[in-house]
Amino acid sequence: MYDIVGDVHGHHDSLVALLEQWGYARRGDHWEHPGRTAVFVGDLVDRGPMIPETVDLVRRMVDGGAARVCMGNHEFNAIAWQTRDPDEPRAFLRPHDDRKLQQHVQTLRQYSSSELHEAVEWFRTLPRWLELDGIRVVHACWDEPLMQEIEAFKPNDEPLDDAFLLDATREGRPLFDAVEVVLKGRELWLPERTGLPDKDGHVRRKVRVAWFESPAGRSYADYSFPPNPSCPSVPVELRGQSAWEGYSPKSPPVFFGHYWLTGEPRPLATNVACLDYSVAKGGRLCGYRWDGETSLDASRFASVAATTAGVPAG
Ligand SMILES: [Mn+2]
Repeated sequence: MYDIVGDVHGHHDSLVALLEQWGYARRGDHWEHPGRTAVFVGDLVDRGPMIPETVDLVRRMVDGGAARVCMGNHEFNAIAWQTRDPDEPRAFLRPHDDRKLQQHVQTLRQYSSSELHEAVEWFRTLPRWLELDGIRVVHACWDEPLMQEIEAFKPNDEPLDDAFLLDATREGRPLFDAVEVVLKGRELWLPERTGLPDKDGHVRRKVRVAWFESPAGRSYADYSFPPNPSCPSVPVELRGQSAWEGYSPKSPPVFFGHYWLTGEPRPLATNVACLDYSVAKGGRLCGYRWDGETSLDASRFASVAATTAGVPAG
């Protein structure tokens, strides 16, 4: 059975505390549990104080058969940050501008360049999502048609190559939207002349939405996710995006991270759970202990406080 872990973002000591709470122990070179497998939703890197240690801990668990991990948008971004643009050899697939540097600065500070290169090679091998025995795990959004598009380009068990990365980082190319949605979640353009400040103080023109529910009949205020009452209370418009239905209540439970939730962890629907409770912003590292149930149970969430303050400006 599986213990699913939300976004760690370099909070190594909180991760150790969560694993200990669940009865994992360090044997030989890795943490493990005699009867269970840990599953990480991605976003191991950026923002927190012990990023290389976190990646090393998870990688050793994976190599030892004690854990599985899927790719977060921060791992994807780290790969693109390190990969040169074939059309413009002095540039990178993720532009090295100040705003993006701000997101990566802790990872860049904490790794030597050779260690980071080695970590990024491992990130390329991470599956983009996991379909396990009875559960599904993805960083931000489970969307089968888009996953099929991604798989058609590169099977999920093969490392990402430069051709994939080029298509996935260029707006307008076929893979761009699919990778955006699966790793960063669905977003909608706000109505004209509205913008919202995000957690880093940038004004955003798009808002993250509750993709696991149908957009039909919803307003920006009540369909935004996490719910943002500053959004306009007018009906959402898909503006050219093809419609989606939300996550079917008949599908296996799906676990994801990404959304910086706060408050008491709880399922979002019978078969939907987000495990990101903002450890990188003074919140909690959250997990869910799954024992085969198809109806998720609030009492099965586990969480530990951030054991170290978030590192500022990261
Ligand atoms: Mn994320």
